[in-house]
Amino acid sequence: MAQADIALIGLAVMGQNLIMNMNDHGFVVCAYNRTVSKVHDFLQNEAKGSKVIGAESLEDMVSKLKKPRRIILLVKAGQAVDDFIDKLVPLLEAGDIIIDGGNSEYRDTTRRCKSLKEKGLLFVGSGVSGGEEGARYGPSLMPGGHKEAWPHIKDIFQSIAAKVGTGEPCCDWVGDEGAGHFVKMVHNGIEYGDMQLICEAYHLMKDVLGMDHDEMAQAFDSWNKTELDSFLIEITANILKYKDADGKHLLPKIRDSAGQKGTGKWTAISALEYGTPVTLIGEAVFARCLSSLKDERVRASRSLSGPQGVKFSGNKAAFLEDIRKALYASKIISYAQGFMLLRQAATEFGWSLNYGAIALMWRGGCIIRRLKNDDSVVATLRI
Ligand code: 2AM
Repeated sequence: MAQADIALIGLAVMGQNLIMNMNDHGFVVCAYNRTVSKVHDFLQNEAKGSKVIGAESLEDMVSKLKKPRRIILLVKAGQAVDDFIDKLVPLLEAGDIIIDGGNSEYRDTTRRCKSLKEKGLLFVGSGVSGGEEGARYGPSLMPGGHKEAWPHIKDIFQSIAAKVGTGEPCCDWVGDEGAGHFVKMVHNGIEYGDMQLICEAYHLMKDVLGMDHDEMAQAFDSWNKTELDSFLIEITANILKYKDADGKHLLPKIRDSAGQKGTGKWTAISALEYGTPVTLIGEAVFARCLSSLKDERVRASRSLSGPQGVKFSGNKAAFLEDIRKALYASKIISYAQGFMLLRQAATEFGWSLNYGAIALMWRGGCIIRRLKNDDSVVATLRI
């Protein structure tokens, strides 16, 4: 019997959490996974006592869905998405909707949009940000693709998304084809930039102002009550305070070598490809690459010791405030550069992007959430 409002395929933690989030908002979700035993485990544990139903096969799942059918894929990006789409196509009817909520590359999403349109199906590629916690209690959702699908998924998407202000959802229609995944990619690039800015502020506080970790934590705590109020500044203060088992600060013991998953790099590559000067994110990606050359840096430091005994003799408080303002100004520049890239991509692909909504969508739920004065970003877009 067709009873489920939506199906979700892919029962890793993100998938399970999104299902429980939809369930909490009154939607009946049908859960499915390639390894079907995970469906049983899920129903007997995390989903026990909920309205979630399970499916034994894709045919079973499709038969349980109300029409137009809505199916979210939350599987590993790449081949797994294409494999599921290929298996679903023969089971679906014109007007049914497939949504890819994974970390797909935007070009793949555009390709899938085009091929599914020929088959009469609607396809949506949605950025999902906020990690496992966000998925469970309110992510920032960035859907793009076939706009005809939006009226059928809007209610579910906006219900489960993070809310800000007077309850506005951090989710709106982004634009055509792979625009949702492109915007998510740029969001991640901005996150790389924000983290690099925090690192540079830390460097100046520590090595120029000679502040200790508790003083720096205090500074970040107070910055979090200003325009900089945001998730990353908040956790930086907590990380600076954190003590190891021996009672000493943990942070200085951590190897100064950063890895990366790739979305920052993709943003920088797109910037080069479309000739947009997204300099801040580009430098942030290079800074991570440089940080990972640990052995070379240690060797080089033996021949070149760097500046010695720099002593700051001016007004410490005024300089600290200058660092705060510089961080804020840089952040606005980074967001503006990110939006320049969005605008260039829109021209390149003929997308019409919902710029204002994108800025508003990043206010809650996601990692770069809460740049308090969002107006400055929106204003930049109007220039
Ligand atoms: P699994 O539990 O059967 O491995 C995150 O890895 C999610 O993506 C899981 O639900 C996983 O299913 C699914 N997944 C990974 N690779 C896949 C593939 N090649 N085909 C189908 N599902 C896949």
